[in-house]
Amino acid sequence: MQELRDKYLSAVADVTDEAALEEIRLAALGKKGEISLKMRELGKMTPEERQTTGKALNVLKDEIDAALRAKKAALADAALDARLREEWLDVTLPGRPRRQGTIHPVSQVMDEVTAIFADMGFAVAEGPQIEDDWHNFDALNIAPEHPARQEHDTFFMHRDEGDNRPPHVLRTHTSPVQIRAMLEQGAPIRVIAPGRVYRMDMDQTHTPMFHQVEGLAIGKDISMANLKWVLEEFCKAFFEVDGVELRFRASHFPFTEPSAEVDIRCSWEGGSLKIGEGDDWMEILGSGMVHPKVLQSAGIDPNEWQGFAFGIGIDRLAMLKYGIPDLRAFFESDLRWLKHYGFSALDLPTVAGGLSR
Ligand code: 2U9
Repeated sequence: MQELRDKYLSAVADVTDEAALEEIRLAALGKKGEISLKMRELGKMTPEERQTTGKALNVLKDEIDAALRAKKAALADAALDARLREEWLDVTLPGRPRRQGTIHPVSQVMDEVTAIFADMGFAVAEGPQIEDDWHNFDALNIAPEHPARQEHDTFFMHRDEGDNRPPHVLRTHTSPVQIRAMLEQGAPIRVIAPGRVYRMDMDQTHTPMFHQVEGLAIGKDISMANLKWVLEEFCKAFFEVDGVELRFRASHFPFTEPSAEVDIRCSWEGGSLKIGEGDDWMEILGSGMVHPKVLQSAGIDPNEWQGFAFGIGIDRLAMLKYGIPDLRAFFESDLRWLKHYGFSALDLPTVAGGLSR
């Protein structure tokens, strides 16, 4: 008995891992373990022998069991200590810097423009970027032979062979949004339609996708005088100057009559753009009185209602306000200038203070 005790207690004391400890447990206390076999032999003994040997075996069994449990706990503690020593964390290290996102200048300008027109009572209208040809062209008095409807100017969607309906298009302007707004709401109406538009064009000053904001105001006696005031107020607020001078040049668009391109007085002295002063003129938008045929298509009686519309290219506006030299800065993941300006645009000097060309 003493031999068994010494054998197992010293084995438990010497063991260094949990698997070996389990082997010792099986060898001593398992079904076929040495102590268990000895227990089975009790049946062959006399009652006196059985009582003394049985008692001694039970004491031994409890002692070995207690030693196994204590060792198991000690090994687990040691393993945890080792892990804690190895997998330590230096909580005094400085945190990793988080990159801060920035608002894209086009989005920024879109928000600025929307806020200015909202102050003048214009609601924002939205519509699909994939349009049918009626909303994009016919309703806007754009004739079937107009160059905009040719394959090389507009992105046409695919139609299955044998499907002879006119194909849908990627909208070439946001004007169809206003057609939809008039059809839904009728007159009077005052909306702007900001959003993406698509034309098959790509060079230094054109990209196949760009952004517009168009405006529309229809009432009983809305005139070009109202248009001029609205545009002047817009330019003063957008370019942050007290006074602006606008010049209306006669033009032609199928959807307005009369039509005018609008220039703003400016100066480019010393490579710096200043709005509202100087001897130069810069074209900033197109506009006109909505063509009676367009009102008719949109379900509004042109004998009762009239109004103005205008269209502004947002990307160019952003470039002018924030001194961005090349449109491709927006589209070729060239973030150098964004970094250069640390763009939050609201913190930047504006054209009023003068910017590099
Ligand atoms: C409706 C009726 C008329 C919107 C207009 C322009 C003139 C115009 C250009 C400015 C720069 C497009 O992005 S750009 O290249 N736009 O010159 N847009 S009048 O006329 C409308 C719109 C909607 C129902």
